[in-house]
Amino acid sequence: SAGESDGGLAVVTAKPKLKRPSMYKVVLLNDDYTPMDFVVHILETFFSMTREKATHVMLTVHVHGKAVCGIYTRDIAETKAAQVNQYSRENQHPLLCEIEAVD
Ligand code: NFA
Repeated sequence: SAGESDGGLAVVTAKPKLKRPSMYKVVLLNDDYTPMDFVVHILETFFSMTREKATHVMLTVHVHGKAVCGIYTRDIAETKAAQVNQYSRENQHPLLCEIEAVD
């Protein structure tokens, strides 16, 4: 609604000013200790990747130090990263996920 001081006209004339939400990359970081099979399991479970895709992303992280697992709105990206970090900690692996704004 456009408010009361306009006699109601702006309510029907003003176009809703909708912005597309800012997007965030969920990035997985390499470490020397997390087993490769656990990383594949994470990518299948939290990012719905096939075994083949998960293996490819895991190897990209292993070789290049990091890789993007997915791109989401801020709330979803924060939740995914927190879920991965909590699950890794619970399983006593140092695997870490972070989020980064899309340019
Ligand atoms: N670098 C880990 C190893 O050699 C594997 C790994 C891949 C860890 C991707 C974290 C992310 N066991």
